[in-house]
Amino acid sequence: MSTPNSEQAPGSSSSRVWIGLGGNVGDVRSAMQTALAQIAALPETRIEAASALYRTKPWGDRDQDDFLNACLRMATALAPIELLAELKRIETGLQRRTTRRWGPRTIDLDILVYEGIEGTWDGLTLPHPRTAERIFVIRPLFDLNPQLVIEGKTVETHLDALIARGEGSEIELQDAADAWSGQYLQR
Ligand code: A4P
Ligand code: MG
Repeated sequence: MSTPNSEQAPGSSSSRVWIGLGGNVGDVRSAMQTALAQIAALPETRIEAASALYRTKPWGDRDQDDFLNACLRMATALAPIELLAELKRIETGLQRRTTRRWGPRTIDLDILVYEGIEGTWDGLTLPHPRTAERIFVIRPLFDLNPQLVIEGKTVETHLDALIARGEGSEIELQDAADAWSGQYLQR
């Protein structure tokens, strides 16, 4: 039986990848839509689905505005390092200013999971560190693939654990998936 982790994405050499989007400075919804369109336009890349858009309490550094967060699932033939370089280029184009760790940002694009690849290289760790501890990542991933396995447990199991710890109050629905992403998704 195939699972979201083992399923081969369409196209001979393409892989499934889950991306996290987040931001809390300026018009984040619009920055996310621009990022979505630019990711969709990357070579040999197709966005398969977007999660709903969520409003979330700041994690790590609490002294900042609420964030908007969402996740995307895509199929790409870009290698992880190539994809990271493209995402950083898109972030820079959206005038992201790096301030402090876990601090305010216009847009943050993280590679959460790249199917079949785990480890740490110069400037890249897969899966993205602390994914399982963050309801602002796990809840949108649950929209896309509740059975996706991260660090040995499904997204659904991680979500249940976070809710049991009372983290459900840190996140609320802002916009249904189609409402924020529909016109930018290639089908
Ligand atoms: N990097 C390593 N692995 C990856 C990966 N899988 N994907 C490197 C993307 N980048 C990766 O990241 C620092 C460096 O991590 C990158 O240059 C890249 O080479 P960054 O995005 O520049 O810095 P950062 O985001 O401030 O640090 P960090 O630790 O990545 O923070 P996070 O984990 O991204 O968290 N609260 C809410 N509610 N919602 C949020 O979205 N985001 C953060 C930032 C904090 N609190 C939040 C949110
Ligand atoms: Mg980051």
